[in-house]
Amino acid sequence: MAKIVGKYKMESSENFDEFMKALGVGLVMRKMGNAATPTVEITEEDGTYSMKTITTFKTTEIKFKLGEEFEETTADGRNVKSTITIEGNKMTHKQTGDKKKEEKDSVITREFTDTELIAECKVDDIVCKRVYKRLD
Ligand code: DKA
Repeated sequence: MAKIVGKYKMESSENFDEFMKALGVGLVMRKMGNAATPTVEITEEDGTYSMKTITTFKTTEIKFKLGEEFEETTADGRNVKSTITIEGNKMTHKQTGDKKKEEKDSVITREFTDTELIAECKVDDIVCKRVYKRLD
């Protein structure tokens, strides 16, 4: 398995506003999201992963076991059901939105290399790419 645990700092982001719009994120939250350059910290202990996303306006943390569904509150406040799997150097994070609130499903794939984390966030036909630099 590729090295996945570590600390990463976002260096570039494409199409994030369109991605957030498609998810129904409001203008004020989108402004904060667009201005943020998150640090992501991933740790693992006994098969339980933690992924912390730190920005100046909000820090979120998810804890999960691979392949096991868990409840996630996203940075913009949606409550989604998530499942995360890893194949080789790719992590796939499926988020199922609350259909009673007409929330959409989305998928974030994260590819890990020796130097980068490349996140691809998809909803409908919108694709957003965010590149993080490995700090450790
Ligand atoms: C990433 O890890 C992408 C995370 C997607 C968050 C979606 C909602 C954010 C709204 C502020 O870089």
